[in-house]
Amino acid sequence: MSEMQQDAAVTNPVVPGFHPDPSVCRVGDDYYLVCSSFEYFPGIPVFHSRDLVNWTQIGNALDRPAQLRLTADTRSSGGIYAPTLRHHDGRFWLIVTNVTEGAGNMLFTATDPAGPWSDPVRLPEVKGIDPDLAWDEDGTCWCTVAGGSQVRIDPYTGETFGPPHKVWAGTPGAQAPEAPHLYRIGEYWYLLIAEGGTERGHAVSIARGRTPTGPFEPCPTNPVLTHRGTHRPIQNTGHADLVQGPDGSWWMVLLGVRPRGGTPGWHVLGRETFLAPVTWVDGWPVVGEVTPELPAPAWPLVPGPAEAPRDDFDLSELRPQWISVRDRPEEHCTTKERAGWLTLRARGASLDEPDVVFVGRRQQHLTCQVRACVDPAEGRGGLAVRLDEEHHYEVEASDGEVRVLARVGTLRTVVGSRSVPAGPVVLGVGISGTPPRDSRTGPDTVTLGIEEPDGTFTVLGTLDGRYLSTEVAGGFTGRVIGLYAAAGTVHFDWFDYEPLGL
Ligand code: 6LW
Repeated sequence: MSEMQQDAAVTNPVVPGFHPDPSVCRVGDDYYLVCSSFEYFPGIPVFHSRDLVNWTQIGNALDRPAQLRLTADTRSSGGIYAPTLRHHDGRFWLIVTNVTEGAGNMLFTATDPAGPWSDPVRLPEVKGIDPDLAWDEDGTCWCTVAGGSQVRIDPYTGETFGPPHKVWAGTPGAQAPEAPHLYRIGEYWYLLIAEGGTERGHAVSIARGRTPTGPFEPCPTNPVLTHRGTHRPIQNTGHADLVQGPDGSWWMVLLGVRPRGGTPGWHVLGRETFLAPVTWVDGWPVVGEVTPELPAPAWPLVPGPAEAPRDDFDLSELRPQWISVRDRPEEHCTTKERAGWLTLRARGASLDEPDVVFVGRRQQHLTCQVRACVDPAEGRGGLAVRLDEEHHYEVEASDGEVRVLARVGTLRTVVGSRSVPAGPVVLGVGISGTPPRDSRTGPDTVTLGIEEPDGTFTVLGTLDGRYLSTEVAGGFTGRVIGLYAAAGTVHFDWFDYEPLGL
């Protein structure tokens, strides 16, 4: 490793933006990681890394309706909750809960984690969220869910054997024991869980036993990780998964948030994936503070391919970073109708409704600039910063006019507007993050407007970003910035996402 690399610090989060509930597995020199995706389609982003630090999205595990049924009744932050990713018996296994009514727990397999993944094996007898998979030495497969319920299953058929039994359910009196992961490490079986709820009280605890079904002895120093009660820049740390590094050292991926602005601080990027080193003392894991920067690990870093700021929509399929709300039928979203353009055909729904025609990507930086070239000749649509149906800011073009609109809860307003000549127009959103612990303001400022033919930017609205934060809107997701059609047909020539700061 070069001298430069030796001193290079690793920046947390390692997977920024709304990528919560990470689960990681190692196969030889390769690492794979998945996250929850809730009401978005396709679902469950899949990432690859060679160093646990640099992650590249290689696909989405659930990319067809047969795998992922999200209906208009799937509420925002419903749908796909926490997955577990494992590798066993020569294939990848993914187990996850779709909380949409009538869906439940299901298992998917793949030989290539980039896909295709199988159709679901349903697990109707497995009740509960955050399902985990672990195999005993004799090949017995144990499924453990939030709250400490465990049952033996056949992962090929979904059959369960016998009623579930209780295993360690966390610290007495602690809220919400969730995110169980069972590991065989050395002479023990370890059961890692989250507890305290996914807000500021979040924590990671662990117990160990001699068999995968326990009994389990809690770690005397539980919780082994929490940031509750601190003023650390990263909060809500919890929902972790353990993995060994290339040199045999141990690491933890986990979710956390980066609140900005005054007290209590608002986080706008959702719960992100962080990395933390783990050491072992007396057979128990010790996890230090999860910090914005980590010393470079003791192996070479392998950066992934740089992501180009511009998507020209030149491919027949959208890149895996693009997600839609609940579904993305080809008749409403295609790059095959006008070569080099994305065509969105509205279905009578605006951003206020669950079946809006929307294609976006997660906001992954506290400060960034987004621009898009839109041709509204046949309809009305534009560029939006979305948290959910009740919390979004957008700059919208129709033939001859551009408006900036905002929805926060029951409040809807037109913030600004102006007439524009017929033809394509460049819409823009500038997001500038507030410096850490700046108590005067919210987390950021969102500026919306249009780019003039001479390249200058005309602001049509400047809005406080706190109203597009989880502390205001609630929920489990984070901001998604994207393109939508509210009426008729709208064509988009290109989309630029430029990070301008962490
Ligand atoms: C996830 C569970 C949780 O399944 O929230 O608050 C759910 N904890 O672990 C969605 O992230």
